[in-house]
Order: sequence, then structure tokens, then C-alpha cells
Amino acid sequence: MKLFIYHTPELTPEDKVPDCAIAVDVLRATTTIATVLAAGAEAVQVFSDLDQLIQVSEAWSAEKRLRAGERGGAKVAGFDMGNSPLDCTPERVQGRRLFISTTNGTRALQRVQHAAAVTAAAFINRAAVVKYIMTQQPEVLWIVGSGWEGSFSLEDTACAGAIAHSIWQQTELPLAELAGNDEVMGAIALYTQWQNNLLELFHHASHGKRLLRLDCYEDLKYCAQTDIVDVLPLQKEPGVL
Ligand code: 3SL
Repeated sequence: MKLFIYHTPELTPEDKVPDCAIAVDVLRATTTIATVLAAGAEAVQVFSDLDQLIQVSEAWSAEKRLRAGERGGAKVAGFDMGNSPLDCTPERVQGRRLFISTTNGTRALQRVQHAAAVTAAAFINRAAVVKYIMTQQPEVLWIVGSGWEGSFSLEDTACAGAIAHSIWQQTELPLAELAGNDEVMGAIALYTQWQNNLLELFHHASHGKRLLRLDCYEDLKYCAQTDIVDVLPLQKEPGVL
């Protein structure tokens, strides 16, 4: 297995397709996706465009769909919810399809949607995703962070490092052989430095600060938990997990 980490969708190669790609948006899209599937949603369908989301979701009855729209951290007017994982209770989501568009996370998923296998990871479902990787043993694996509007984000790279660290521990491979690019070692170093204090790391992160300004401290606390949800959001068709 060769593992490559890309900090943002913009830094991800456009001329190659890996055997498996993991999209990461810890704050908060992939945390929300893992949570909503664990709470019994039928599926999650991602969109970069809000109008297209509205149009496609019209085919589902109001009882069978939930529309989630986030821009700049806030809920988009007219949508059922924003992007808080804490809104994804079983009572609300069971049996429904979540149609979601967020600023960066859904773009990361769309960027890798043509890989042979695609999944979504956050700290909360890290172990489930690593278990899948260890079973599948892809030859080439990408972990793609969402960042924020093209820029690096601490929390996504730390989560990429958490996944890489766990894979490394479970393979027999020396790190130099597993790592396909320098980002892998950098991400592992970031994760091991902060693994016992992820909530504090989020306080240093620019998007963490943005969410704190929007009164989302409880969201940060939830997103900072590791391996609490045993769910693998696997892409069934492009854009649908
Ligand atoms: O950028 C994104 O995709 C979002 O996850 C941002 S937010 O956490 O919902 O503000």
C-alpha cells in the first residue's frame, strides 16, 4: 500500500485516480455524514451547488428527505438544517436521505468521487474507516482534507494523520515505504503531538475559531472525540454515500 495525503481538494492531482480515497472534513461535514448514517439515515447525497440540491431533492417526498445547507459556517435560509452533527438525532433522520451542501467538505468528496472506492472520515469514525482499509488493502490510497476555501486546515490534516498513524501501526511496513508523499509524515507528527488534546487544537484552528464565534462550542467538543461511531460511509454511486 502507498498512502498519499493531500491537504486540500485543490492540491489533489487531477490526472490520476487512486484505488481508494478518503475525504476528511472534521469541522464538520464528514463528522455530520458519519453521525447521520449512524443515526439511521437512508443515505447522504452531496452537492456543491445549492440550487442543484433543491432540484434533485424535489424527487423525494418531504417525509423522506432532509435538506442541509451551510455557507460560512451558518445554516442557509430555507433549508431544514445547517451542518451541525448535533442536529442529526435518530428521531429526525431515520429512514430519510440527507441532501447536503457545505462550503468545503462536499467539494472534497466530489473531487475524489471517481476513485474506485470512496469513503468519508472524521475523528469520530476513524477506526471504522481504518478497519475497512486494512481489509481492502488498496495499492494506492489517498486521504484528502477539505481545508477552508483552498487553504490548509489543522483539524483535517490532524485527522489524516490519525488515520495514517493507525494504518502504519497495523501494517508491517516501515513508514518510509508506506508514505507516498512528505505530507504523510507531517500529518502523523501533527496528530501525535495533539492526539490527547484535539479540542485545544481546534481552538487554534481558524475554522475552529470561526465556529466558536458562531457559538458552536458543543459541536467542537463532539467532533474532537475519536472512534465513537462504528460507521463506514461508503460511496454507492458518485455523490451518494
Ligand atoms: O466547510 C465545510 O464543508 C463545513 O463543514 C463548514 S462548517 O463546519 O459547517 O461551518
